[in-house]
Amino acid sequence: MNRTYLSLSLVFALVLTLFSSCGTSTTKETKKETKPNVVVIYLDDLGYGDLSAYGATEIQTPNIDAIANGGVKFTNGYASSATCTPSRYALLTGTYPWRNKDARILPGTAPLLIKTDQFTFPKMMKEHGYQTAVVGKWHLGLGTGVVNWNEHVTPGPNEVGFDEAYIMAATQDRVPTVYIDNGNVVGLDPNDPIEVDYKNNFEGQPTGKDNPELCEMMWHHGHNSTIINGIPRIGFMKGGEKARWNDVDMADHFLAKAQDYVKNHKDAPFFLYYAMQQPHVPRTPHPRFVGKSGMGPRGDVILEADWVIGEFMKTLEEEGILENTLVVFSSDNGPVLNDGYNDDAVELLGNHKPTGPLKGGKYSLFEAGTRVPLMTYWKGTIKPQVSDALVCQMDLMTSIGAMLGSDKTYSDSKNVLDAFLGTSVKGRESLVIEANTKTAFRKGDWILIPPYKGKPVNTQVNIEMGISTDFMLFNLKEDIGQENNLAKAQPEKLEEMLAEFTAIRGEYGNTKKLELR
Ligand code: NG6
Ligand code: CA
Repeated sequence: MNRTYLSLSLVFALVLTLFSSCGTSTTKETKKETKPNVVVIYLDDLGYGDLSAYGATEIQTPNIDAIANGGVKFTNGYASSATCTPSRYALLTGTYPWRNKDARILPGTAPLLIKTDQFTFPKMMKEHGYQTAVVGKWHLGLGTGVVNWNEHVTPGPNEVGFDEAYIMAATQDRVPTVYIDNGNVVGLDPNDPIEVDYKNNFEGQPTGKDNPELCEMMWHHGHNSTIINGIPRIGFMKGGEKARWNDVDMADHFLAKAQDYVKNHKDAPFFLYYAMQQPHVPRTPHPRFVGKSGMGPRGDVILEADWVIGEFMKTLEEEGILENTLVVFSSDNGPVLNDGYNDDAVELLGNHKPTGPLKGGKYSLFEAGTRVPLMTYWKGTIKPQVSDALVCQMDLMTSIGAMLGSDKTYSDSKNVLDAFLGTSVKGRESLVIEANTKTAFRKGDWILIPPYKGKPVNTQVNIEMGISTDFMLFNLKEDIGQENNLAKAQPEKLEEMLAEFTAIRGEYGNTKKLELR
């Protein structure tokens, strides 16, 4: 009896060994594939409901849908913040933006927000042997305080982990309106130096405020300083006439840079952060897309972005690296219609719902501020599925590190690699979201929004901000539209959430003085 048992276990052990060595050799053979190229495609102000893959019926986004439907489409994917700079800060550092008091919407003259000695997502990729690049919108500050745009601009992306950087400094609506190639303004004529000022105008220069007759696009709020290409901007700029970008070509321009980058680096692992400008204001579709959505420029630039992404994905395929590239798609914050220009975004919206079923929008603590389209795509490796796992863009750093063999947890970034690869439905336990330094706490199906001072509705952009003098508690599974505040009905849940929130967040704005009621 004993002997039979012994020999049976020997056979079993042998089989196991065979299997595991078989497993080892497979791992070895596929070693190359565990270092896929990583591309993060990041849109600007694209809403949870802006894609047909996420339920939009009035607009069709077939190329982005192909990513969503061919990979993991997250229904609980979050940006860290309801505005751009903080979300980008979190994506690139793995750190909650509310830990850094300067992580707010930055002017084009702001100093570099990420410290040059701070560990970053691209630095981590470099440690794993990746070539790294950023193409597109930066908006994380440049230089150390006073930038001379006519000299090499540094520190910038090259100093925080990107081997290559072809960027715009801030946003499309902010000066300077020039491209910057590894710290140098593209097309700069030394005889026509660039000057930028966010406080004072340069003598004799027309502005949107004083010269509306020179504006081809009219400002609604803000955006009334220097007029460039007929579009009044935020901030004053003088000179650099030849270096100024052409707004309608911007999408094609960045696409060509991203495609060149892929072609030039396809033979070794690369990390590309491709930060597109759509559908942020000013919305300037190329003439090929004008009128195509029937929704005015906002819809047209979403169609443009979809086309760009299709072209980009084609390049990955043509270069033979589609099956060796992990593509992540997301948006830095939720949608807004009128963000400061009269561009018919409101008037021509029709039945389209940029927020989908969510409440709020850009700038808001309600869901539409931070819950955004998020998907991971890796042809041949990731199985198509919809995932309800709670994940945040900030988690990419630790998760991709884990994919590359690291066991480190970087700052607030969690390892949710299995969720990103679609091999698990488990995401992070909880998440603190941020909107203009105010924070809220998501855990499981619940979200707690503490009381804050401030206006409940931002009337300029017509968005409900998620601000109330009372605690708000919603069960998002049952009430995705956040209509039913359960704070009073569920005091125990409220208390539990508040305790966990406070443990992570510590002090959270003016709520620390308010008693739990
Ligand atoms: C706001 C701008 C808005 C947009 C935003 C930044 C005004 C009145 N509004 O200050 O148009 O530029 O900043 O957007 O100037 S973000 O997506 O980059 O965070
Ligand atoms: Ca944005």
